[in-house]
Amino acid sequence: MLNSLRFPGAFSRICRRMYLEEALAALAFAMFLLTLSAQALMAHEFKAGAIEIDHPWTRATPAGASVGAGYLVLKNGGTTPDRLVSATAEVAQKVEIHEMSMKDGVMTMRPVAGGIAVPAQGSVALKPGSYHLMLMGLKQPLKQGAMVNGTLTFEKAGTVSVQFKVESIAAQGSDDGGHDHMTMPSGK
Ligand SMILES: [Cu+2]
Repeated sequence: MLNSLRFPGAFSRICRRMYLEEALAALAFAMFLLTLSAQALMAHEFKAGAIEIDHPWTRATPAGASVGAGYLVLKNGGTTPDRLVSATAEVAQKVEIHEMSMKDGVMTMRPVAGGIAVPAQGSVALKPGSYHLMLMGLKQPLKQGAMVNGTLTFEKAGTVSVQFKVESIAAQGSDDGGHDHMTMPSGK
């Protein structure tokens, strides 16, 4: 079946191409592993009863900024719904639970009455352009790379300590399709 002896040039070209494709595949796989481990290094999580809190983070703030925003993913592994009812952060005078939405082409945000429901066996993401924690009355600028201590209180799972990782001032979140280009008060 092989005419490789008669067409050594064609055969070696095919071999070379296969080798290149395999090398590319291996490279792609290596990059994939690298990305995975980078994400694993960056991610951190906390537990409160049946609730898993994935990667709480906030954005670095410019000097003089009075507010910041906190983001995280809540996963409920239990069979009963729960609810995030309040939060605190050491660096903020108070933390409100906010929802951002587009209204008449303008981004607006408002406190969420009663907190955020976390459905049984479900999850909810606090992310740019959507639900978020509003850190009000910042006592100091949030510096990239720092960890901010805080708490989350759930209706059923109770209160749990968490740490928000301060990411770059331009961070948009890993899985976010939304935008958070709101002008914050004195956030220039
Ligand atoms: Cu807000």
